[in-house]
Amino acid sequence: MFKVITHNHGKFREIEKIVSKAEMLEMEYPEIQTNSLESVVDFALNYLASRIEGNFIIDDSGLFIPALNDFPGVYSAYVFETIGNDGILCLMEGKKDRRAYFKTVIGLRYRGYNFKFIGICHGEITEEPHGSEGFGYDPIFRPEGYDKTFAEMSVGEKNKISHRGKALRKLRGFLERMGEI
Ligand code: ITT
Repeated sequence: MFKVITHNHGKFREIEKIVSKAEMLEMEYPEIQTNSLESVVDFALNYLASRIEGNFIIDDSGLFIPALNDFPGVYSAYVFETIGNDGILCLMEGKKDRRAYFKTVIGLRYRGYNFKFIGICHGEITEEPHGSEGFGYDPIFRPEGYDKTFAEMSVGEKNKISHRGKALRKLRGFLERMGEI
């Protein structure tokens, strides 16, 4: 089994659908202030490595909006807790460029080494929230080529095209090559 260190049940549901040998472990770790998800993951992997026996997985993700200079980006968790989807929609009022992308960096600690698997999904910010599936910013994000938001998709449908789905399939490929799954 691979321990997945997260407090986010929505995220874990998506992870276990692709890496079925996953178990959720709720544990705190510091998310350092930096401008890249990759450095957050590097720091967290090293921090947790001295506290967790064996292999484990973490996932740090963010929503990047070019019209807002890539905000909320690495601050996505804090921004979601404070101003939420309504706050983002307010900031986007009157913006013609509604493009946005999600990025996931999955960190794997495996046999004492750190690995990262990255996935990106492009789309746009809707005018209003739609749907009740998923979590976080899903109701206001419509992926490219679709006429519905992530929150109007099942976990399976979202995983096929999402940032996390892409990163997870890279992780699964690696674990398969290692003979772990
Ligand atoms: P952890 O315990 O795993 O850190 P978290 O919810 O803090 O959970 P992140 O820091 O990775 O996770 O996520 C930053 C924010 O972006 C947070 O508010 C999430 O709800 C949101 N988010 C992450 N992935 C998302 C996705 O696939 N769809 C919508 N929102 C997402």
